[in-house]
Order: sequence, then structure tokens, then C-alpha cells
Amino acid sequence: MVAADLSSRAGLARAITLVESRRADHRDAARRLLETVMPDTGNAERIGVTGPPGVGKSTFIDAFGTLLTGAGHRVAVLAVDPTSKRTGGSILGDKTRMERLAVDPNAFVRPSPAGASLGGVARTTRETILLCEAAGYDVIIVETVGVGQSETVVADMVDFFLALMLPNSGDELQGIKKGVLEAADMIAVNKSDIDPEAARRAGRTYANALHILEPIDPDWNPPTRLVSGATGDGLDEVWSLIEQHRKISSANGAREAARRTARSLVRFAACRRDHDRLRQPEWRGTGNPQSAQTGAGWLPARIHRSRSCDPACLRRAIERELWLAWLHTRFRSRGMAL
Ligand SMILES: Nc1nc2c(ncn2[C@@H]2O[C@H](COP(=O)(O)OP(=O)(O)O)[C@@H](O)[C@H]2O)c(=O)[nH]1
Ligand SMILES: [Mg+2]
Repeated sequence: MVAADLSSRAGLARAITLVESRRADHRDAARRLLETVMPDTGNAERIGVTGPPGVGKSTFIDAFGTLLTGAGHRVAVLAVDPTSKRTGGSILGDKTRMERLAVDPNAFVRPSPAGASLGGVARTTRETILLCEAAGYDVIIVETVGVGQSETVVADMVDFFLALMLPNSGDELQGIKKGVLEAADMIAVNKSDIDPEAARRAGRTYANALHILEPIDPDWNPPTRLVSGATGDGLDEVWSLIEQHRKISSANGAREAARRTARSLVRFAACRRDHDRLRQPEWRGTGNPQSAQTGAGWLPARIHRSRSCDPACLRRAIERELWLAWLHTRFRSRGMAL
């Protein structure tokens, strides 16, 4: 079962269901599908939107996405919410708060799989981004709740990471995790329609907070702006800043470097699956690793070479690869090259 036809929304939805599946045969099919579509990926602007629950992410994305489809873009929206349940608030919330995008023929809205762990959501989100790009969506927006680790996981898989904040600054700032500010490419004080003066004050507080942080990209100082998802104020400026960032980070190589990391994470997920498979009974003591068909396009050469040895050796090689990928991400988040 390979859902290779990504030209319709139904086909894309089926393909995403396939990469979300945990069944071994589905995983094999998903990997084959991803290998097939790989050449058509990488062309979208990938935007992460984070912020505390209730800050207005879904409302913002609905308005922002509609602005973009109006300008001729095709927009895919993915939610990353490991805390969501099928009957719980966030998915229902997204349904009601992305009313316009949900019926927009040039948009595709997909909630995260219910009940999945953060690791599971992260893997499927990475692969879903690739599928959406192959399906011709040129803007991918990933909404993530500002709790737990999900925002930093998402920051690693997008080109532009936007943090939405509430206008009641001061006390609010205390509660913001430093990691979110460090990872943000821009801060937007949302709901500025309610109390513009308070929003301006909050904007100054965040601008000062950003000022004392070392920027991730030396050529990009993350700006602070006031916006309102409800009225649409400031949304066109957010897009023009994203475009500016794209030009700058493409010219200085930062974008390509970050994407290399993202690719290593996709590879990491593939290694992980092989690693899990090695724990299956049919693998124990077979002494014939070639039978595993570990997926030529996915495994790094180091592991391919080691496929001629026994399963224990292969397992060690994969573990080493996982560790290297982990190290790579840690170093990148501190702005160091490996
Ligand atoms: N006044 C105002 N209300 C907003 C704005 N954006 C969202 N809201 C309201 O804030 C609540 C939470 O919005 P939602 O988009 O679901 O937030 P999320 O949890 O961050 O996705 C809803 O009642 C929205 O109608 C805004 O820009 N201005
Ligand atoms: Mg939401």
C-alpha cells in the first residue's frame, strides 16, 4: 500500500496517515514513498509558530494563511501537540479557529496524531513536511504549543521560528522560557487590538530581552512587532520580514546549514526505525543483516559499510549514528559547527 498520488488533498492525507502509522509494513511503505518524493522536496518556506496556549496561534495562522493563499501561495498547516487527545480541546479548537483555511482549496490543515509521544510527533511532522512540499505546498506552517520541549523540536525543523506573545508583559516575561526567546527569529506581540498601549510596552520589553541574547544568525537580529490575528493588523509585515530573512539566510549559508541539520534528523528517524526493528525477534541471531533491507537511500555510508557484519555490529553502528546526530543538534543549538 503506497499512497503515491499526492496531487489531491485526499491522496496527501492518506500518505500522511501512512507515515503516522506504527505498523512495520506501513513503515516500509512510508520509507519507499519518502524516497520517491525526496527530489520534489525542500522548496517551501517552513515556518514554526509557537506561543502559550490561548495566545492566538490558530487564529493568527488562519488569518496569515488566508493572506498568503490570497497572494497565490499554497499553504499547509501542521499542528504539533503531544498533549492533545482526540476528544480534547486543541484539535477541536483548530477545527473551529481555522475556519477559513479549512475550506480554502489552496490550504491543507492537519492536526497532530492523537496520543503520540513528542518523539513520534516530531518524526511524523518532519516526514509530513516533506510530503506537503512534494504535494506542491510552498508555505508550510507548523503550530506548536508552548509547553514542554515541543517548541525547540519544531525550531529545529523550520526555516523561520515565530514566537507569539501576549501583551501583558512584565510578569509574563518571567514565565517565558529562555529557550523560546533564544530560538525565535521574530517575536510578535499578538492581540494588540485589545490594548495597543500595553502591547507597545510589551513590545519594548521583548525587544530589550532579545537585545541581550546572542542571535543565532549573526546577520539577523530577531525583530519584535505588534500584530493581531483577529484584525489582521501587522500580518503583511510578518510575511515581508520572513521573506527578508529568507534572502539573508540563503545568502550567508545559514539556511542551508540549518536544513542540513534537518536532513540529518530525518535520517536519524530512519536509523531509529532500523534500530527498533533490530529488536524484533526475527532479527535475533540471524547473522544475515542484508535481509533487513535497511533502505539504501536512507542509511549513511558508514552504516552501509557495516551491513556486511553481524547484527550486533550493525546495532552498534546505528547507535553510534544516533549519537552523532544527537551531538550535531546539540552543537547547532549553541551556534557551533561540528
Ligand atoms: N482580541 C483578540 N482575540 C484573539 C486574537 N487572536 C485570538 N484571539 C482569541 O483568543 C482565544 C484563543 O485563540 P486561539 O487561536 O485558539 O489560541 P491558541 O491556543 O494559541 O491556538 C480565542 O478566543 C480567540 O478568538 C486577537 O488577535 N485579538
Ligand atoms: Mg491552537
